[in-house]
Amino acid sequence: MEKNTTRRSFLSSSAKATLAITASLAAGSTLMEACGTPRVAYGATGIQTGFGQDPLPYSYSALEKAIDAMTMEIHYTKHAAGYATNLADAAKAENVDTSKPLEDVLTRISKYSTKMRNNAGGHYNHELFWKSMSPNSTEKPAGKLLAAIEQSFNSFDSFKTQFGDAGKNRFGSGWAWLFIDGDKKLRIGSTPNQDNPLMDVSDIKGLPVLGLDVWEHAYYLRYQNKRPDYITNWWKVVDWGYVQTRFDRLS
Ligand code: MN3
Repeated sequence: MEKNTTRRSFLSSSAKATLAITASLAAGSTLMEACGTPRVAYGATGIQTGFGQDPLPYSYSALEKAIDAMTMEIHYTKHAAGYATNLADAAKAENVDTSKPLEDVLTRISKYSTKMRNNAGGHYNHELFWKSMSPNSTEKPAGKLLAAIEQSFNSFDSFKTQFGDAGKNRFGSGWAWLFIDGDKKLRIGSTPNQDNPLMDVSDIKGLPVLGLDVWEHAYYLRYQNKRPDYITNWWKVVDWGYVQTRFDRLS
């Protein structure tokens, strides 16, 4: 009798959990379990990405110590805006519900067109990039994130070297990433074009914490062919407060 009661209450709580997950997915969350990506209900993190461009959180000239105003303006109003427009076209053509987080599409990007892959990635990556920079950078993380970086990469300086190398060594256009892998460890990697670690087609898989755009359009006006100089200066404008928020909510 007692056993039956226990079993009934187990079934009952199991059914409740299933309902909670279903409700959570219906509300626009994503449970990522494929391909070693950690499980994250994006809807609950408060950092999911929408399909439209958010306003730039500072002026075009605010990041001058690393990136000139004209580059910022062209990058935001032409390149990034173009990805958002083309993403909207692709979403319409492929019947994507744009009220749900973009992460839902990225984790299943192999099911969609090349146009969707390029523009969903392009839009997501740039939205993350703008928010990861600030004119008031502390130039160094703190707390749990700093501890995790030191544990994974020996020191903050060593992390910067390895991350910078990922950007410098990416042949052609792409991104350097700090991301959380399926074992909840911090990793550094890079992706070509507008791919990112959320994509099921990516060689590196996980949850992006910080991304650096190393396409020439991100730096050419001031730095021309000198991508390493752009990367060295970029550290002066990283918003570690935002990066820490992402790490806290995703890890
Ligand atoms: Mn770009």
